[in-house]
Amino acid sequence: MIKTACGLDCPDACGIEADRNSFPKIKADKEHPTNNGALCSLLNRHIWQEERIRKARVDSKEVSLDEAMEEVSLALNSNSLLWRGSGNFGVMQEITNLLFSKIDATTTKGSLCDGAGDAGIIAGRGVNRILPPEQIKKSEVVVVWGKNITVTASHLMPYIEGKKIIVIDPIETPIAKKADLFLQIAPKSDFYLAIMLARFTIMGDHEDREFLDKFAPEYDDFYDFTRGFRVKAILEHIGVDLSIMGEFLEHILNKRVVFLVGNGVQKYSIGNYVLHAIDSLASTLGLFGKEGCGVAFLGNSKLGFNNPFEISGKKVQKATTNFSDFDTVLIQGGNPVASMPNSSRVIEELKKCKRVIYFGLYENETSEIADIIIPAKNFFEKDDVRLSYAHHIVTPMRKVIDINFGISEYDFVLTLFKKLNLGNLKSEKEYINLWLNQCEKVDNYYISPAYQEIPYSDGFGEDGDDEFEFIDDFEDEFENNKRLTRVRKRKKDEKIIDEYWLITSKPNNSLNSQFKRDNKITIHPDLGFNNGDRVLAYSKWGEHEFIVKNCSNMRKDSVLIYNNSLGVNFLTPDIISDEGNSACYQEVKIKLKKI
Ligand SMILES: Nc1nc2c(c(=O)[nH]1)N[C@H]1C(S)=C(S)[C@@H](COP(=O)(O)OP(=O)(O)OC[C@H]3O[C@@H](n4cnc5c(=O)[nH]c(N)nc54)[C@H](O)[C@@H]3O)O[C@H]1N2
Ligand SMILES: Nc1nc2c(c(=O)[nH]1)N[C@H]1C(S)=C(S)[C@@H](COP(=O)(O)OP(=O)(O)OC[C@H]3O[C@@H](n4cnc5c(=O)[nH]c(N)nc54)[C@H](O)[C@@H]3O)O[C@H]1N2
Ligand SMILES: [Mo]
Repeated sequence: MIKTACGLDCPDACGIEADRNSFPKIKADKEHPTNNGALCSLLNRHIWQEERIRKARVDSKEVSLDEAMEEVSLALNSNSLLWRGSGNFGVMQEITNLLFSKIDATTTKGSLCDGAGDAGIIAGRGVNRILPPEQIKKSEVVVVWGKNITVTASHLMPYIEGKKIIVIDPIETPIAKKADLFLQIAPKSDFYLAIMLARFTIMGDHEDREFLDKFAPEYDDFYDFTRGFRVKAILEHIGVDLSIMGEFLEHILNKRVVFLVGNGVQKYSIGNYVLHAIDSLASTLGLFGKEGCGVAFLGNSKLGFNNPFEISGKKVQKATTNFSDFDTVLIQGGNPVASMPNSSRVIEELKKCKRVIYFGLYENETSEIADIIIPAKNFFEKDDVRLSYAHHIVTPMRKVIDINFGISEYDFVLTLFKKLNLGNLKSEKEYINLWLNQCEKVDNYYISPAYQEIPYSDGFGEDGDDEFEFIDDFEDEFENNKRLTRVRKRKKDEKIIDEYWLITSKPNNSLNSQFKRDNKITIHPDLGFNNGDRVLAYSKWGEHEFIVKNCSNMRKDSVLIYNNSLGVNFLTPDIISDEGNSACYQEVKIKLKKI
């Protein structure tokens, strides 16, 4: 029996047991601390159904792996770019940094994922620590805030069982259906909701004075800040009434409360402000540094580690990369043509490069336009280490089988070090041990050096000796705040073309653009379309066709196109969040036309 871990980019990072003799039959590692005894359908089914790339290609011709690697070595120079996705979450993915550092080439900064929220957390707490799942288990109330937990982190479900559940989401998700209270708010209104809740908390003298005096003394200024927003207009904008706000506070006051915050709240230019406002509300309620309390967002999995693959050097934005600035682009473990915003721009940019190298497992929109294809090995076929952004367990990903095609990231870099005379590389084992040796070993597993049983119990900042910094400014350029104070009267006979918020959350049968894909758009039945209708969805950024699926879980001001859907990112904007260098997929309203 080999114990390993799942490498897919998901917070659970499940432990797996595999037997070489019966592989690919695998099962959940029941001893793994974050495992509840079952693997998801992605691991049980979808991953095995996907056709792998077995042969290397150069200019559409199949060649040997060595010939293709020779072409890669000829294509790389100091005007090359490494664009890495998150197809495999193992730490060894980053070893390609060492190659790009050696040839003095460019890498990326920022994120397609949680960068905006992370920046907002750092602004308040100084450091983004993971809330251990055991603290979630000790809570009495869980607020699931913009997180589709049954789909995107299903192994957290046992931790919230039996608790009072409040859900805040524009869509009536499966967890919302089970909730004690559900706030079906307008998209991009979470900032205002958090600010209003904080204001009502302080207005009713419910703030945690003892906590605030000790850890967050600037709360008077914060209260003034919350009073700068107009209650009536804001509540209308959020789409909830005053009594629901009261009910919300009644549920959580004087309880052990955890906010489980997902990516949904922060896919906007103001994503940093949203997390900072939610944290400011949590501070007002005194939810940090106490048993069974806290705010759990996507944490920093590498916190506390000395990362042997960290490099300085030239970096460009990951979410809005101008690929055409480079002769050669190496795309590793990602599918930017589908996953980056503004697909038309991405395709146009990549087509202008001399050489696009795709290093991955499966054919996809990006391999389709690449000049050199290098088949990768998956996480059962190489050694690696798995960290998580939702817990502190560090699990070795152990090679289960040998295959006769593809190349690991380590061997890819080693080959190019040799071909380009770049000097020596440590052995793969040494690199893996560099990670594991920084952890504490407990039974069969390792614990991240960043682990604290109750984060922030001494205070904030890297060393725990700082105060919490409340949010004290806010700008929303996209949707000028004036909209919150007056409603424009329509002119007589004015033709209205309705615009809808575009929600692009994660589906259960795929992991981002890996595995099952379709072209559905989910909308409220009152929008006037029939199931199966073909519609053109369009925005300022582009257009694409989708097939209608009506569903009354939707609000009437929003539509849902899952983020794995073919063509979704033709509609999304290539802009960067105010802080955190993050993509802002949902900072867009789209129109629909029946075709
Ligand atoms: N099965 C599966 N699991 C996955 C993934 C996958 O592709 N498939 N992807 C993994 C990755 S990379 C990530 S980053 C995580 C992300 O996982 P989550 O954090 O759950 O993120 P999303 O699914 O993007 O969105 C979560 C929820 O936010 C809601 N939402 C959208 N806009 C708003 C808003 O303005 N306000 C509020 N309050 N809610 C909003 C959506 O309706 C949705 O229910 O999931 C990981 N897990
Ligand atoms: N509209 C919209 N778009 C989004 C999002 C959204 O919410 N809305 N979410 C964003 C988020 S949160 C994320 S994280 C990104 C993800 O976007 P990407 O990082 O681009 O990830 P994927 O699209 O899943 O592509 C992963 C590819 O990695 C390859 N791969 C898998 N394992 C390995 C390996 O071990 N080695 C190598 N070399 N390759 C491997 C596979 O071939 C696979 O096709 O998408 C973002 N895109
Ligand atoms: Mo992500």
